[in-house]
Amino acid sequence: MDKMFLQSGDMVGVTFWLVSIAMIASTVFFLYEGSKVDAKWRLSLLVAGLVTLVAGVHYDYMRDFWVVNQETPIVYRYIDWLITVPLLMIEFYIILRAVGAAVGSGSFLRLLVGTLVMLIFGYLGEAGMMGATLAFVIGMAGWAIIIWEIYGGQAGKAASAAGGAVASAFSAMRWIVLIGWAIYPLGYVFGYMMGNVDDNALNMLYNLADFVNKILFGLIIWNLAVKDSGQGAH
Ligand SMILES: *C/C=C(C)/C=C/C=C(C)/C=C/C1=C(C)CCCC1(C)C
Repeated sequence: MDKMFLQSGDMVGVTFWLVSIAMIASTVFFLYEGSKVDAKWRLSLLVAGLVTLVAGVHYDYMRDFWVVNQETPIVYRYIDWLITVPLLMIEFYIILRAVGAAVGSGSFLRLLVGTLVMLIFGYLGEAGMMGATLAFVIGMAGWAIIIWEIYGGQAGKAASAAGGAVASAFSAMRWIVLIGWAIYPLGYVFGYMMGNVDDNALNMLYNLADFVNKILFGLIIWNLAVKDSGQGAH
């Protein structure tokens, strides 16, 4: 019975709680702020709020799963990623569209396809439905498509051309995709394939990464929207 509740010594459980509450609070923040910025930025803030909302619901379940089982809630993580990662990707596109940058639907499609390939093969690998190494290699190719698109591809070029606050927000966001996202494939290799990271360390890292990759990512977009909405909007 006592295992159903968070124990004071369960530090990983504490990080699950912190992140789950932070996701809920961020959702309220993004949705509220979305009503104050210029109309062209509302969709970006709505999507940022949807990301933290979806993650917040999943974190509620993951937290309880952890508290009771002390194991990685891997199925919940993948379901969460399947919804939130495409939404995060779409943000790159929405931001460029908001400022009328020269970015077409091909860019949108490449971001989406890259995301789906990365996640679907990652899951097939971790669920044991496919060879772990092959699934990983294909998943990495999906991530590479995304990185290419936002650095060297059409989206990356459109962002540089847009300049100003858009270009600097875009650049901060792609650092997150390159560095912040690297935690997950590293977790796959060291935690799952080689099995030499324990569940405690792995989940603490994932929780921290989700905080950066979802909440900080949203805050960068919020900052851009506020700046671009001009003086007096705040
Ligand atoms: C909010 C959640 C985020 C940003 C999750 C991101 C997940 C990834 C970047 C996963 C990447 C993987 C690969 C690049 C290779 C295959 C294994 C994955 C799915 C862990």
